[in-house]
Amino acid sequence: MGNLRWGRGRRSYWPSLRAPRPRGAGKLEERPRVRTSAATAPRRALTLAARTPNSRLSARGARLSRCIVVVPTYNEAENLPLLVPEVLAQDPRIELLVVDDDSPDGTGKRADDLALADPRVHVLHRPHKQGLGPAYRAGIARALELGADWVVQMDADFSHPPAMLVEMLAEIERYDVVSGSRYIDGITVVNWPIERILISYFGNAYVRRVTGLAVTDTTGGFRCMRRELLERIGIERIRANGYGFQIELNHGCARAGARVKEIPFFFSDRRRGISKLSWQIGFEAIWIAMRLRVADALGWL
Ligand SMILES: Nc1nc2c(ncn2[C@@H]2O[C@H](COP(=O)(O)OP(=O)(O)OP(=O)(O)O)[C@@H](O)[C@H]2O)c(=O)[nH]1
Ligand SMILES: [Mg+2]
Repeated sequence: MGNLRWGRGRRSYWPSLRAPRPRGAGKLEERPRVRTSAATAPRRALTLAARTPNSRLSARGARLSRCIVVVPTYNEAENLPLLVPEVLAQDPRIELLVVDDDSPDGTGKRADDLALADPRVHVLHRPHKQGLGPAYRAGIARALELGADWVVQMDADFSHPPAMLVEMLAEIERYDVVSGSRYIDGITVVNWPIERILISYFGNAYVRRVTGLAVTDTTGGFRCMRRELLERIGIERIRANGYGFQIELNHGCARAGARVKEIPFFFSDRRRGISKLSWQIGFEAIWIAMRLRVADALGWL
């Protein structure tokens, strides 16, 4: 285990464990980029512009890239009306897709009101609670249908700070995935009970060891991905729920040879609403990591 150290100055007040450098770290950025043929790139841009009625143009008439932030919600009526304007304010290229599983607290209705007031807000209603993984799978697929060039995954409870989107958008110009990490710069988690930090930290170490993934935060769900990468992975093939979904998606990115950039961010515990986390989700993640290892070894993927 790494050295015990205090988090960096004003930015953290947690005693933090220096995360061990993952094997192969630093090589991540040198991996071959996902093939986006130069010959097909202009045609793609034209196709996208034609099939997306709300494509917007820059002052010079060029088509603006579109970033769709996918936000799954279950009982987030308190958070959503605060989150949406904050996300949209970060960059004019950003749109937001709420994926609501018929939340009993009326989150879906709030999302519809926000969409009526602003064409940059989209809503996907699903009939009943089906879990975080399926919500992301459906939301990412819809974001691609809507014509997104970049898709961001983000929780609705402000654990993922909207202000980080600016850095993500700057970095995604040069990478295929930009992933927010809680463990690349010590442990940058605020307000979580210590036992939850330990489970998450050592759970991540376990997943990295078993799967060989080089990213430091394998279970976090805050990342921006290029359209071409998602099409290459085939989002419908990612079947897991909860943290398992994040592990499988990270694994899919690695297999696709994606250029990955991890950026540190401060993850804070939710301030409003209640958690949907369950032990079942944790156990599934342990099982998914083993399954990926076996499937890799036997060439099933
Ligand atoms: N559509 C949909 N969204 C979900 C479901 N379960 C969780 N979510 C959303 O997924 C995001 C992450 O869920 P959280 O409950 O915050 O899970 P967590 O971050 O691991 O745990 P806490 O932050 O402690 O609550 C939040 O925006 C939830 O509203 C679900 O079954 N369907
Ligand atoms: Mg949360």
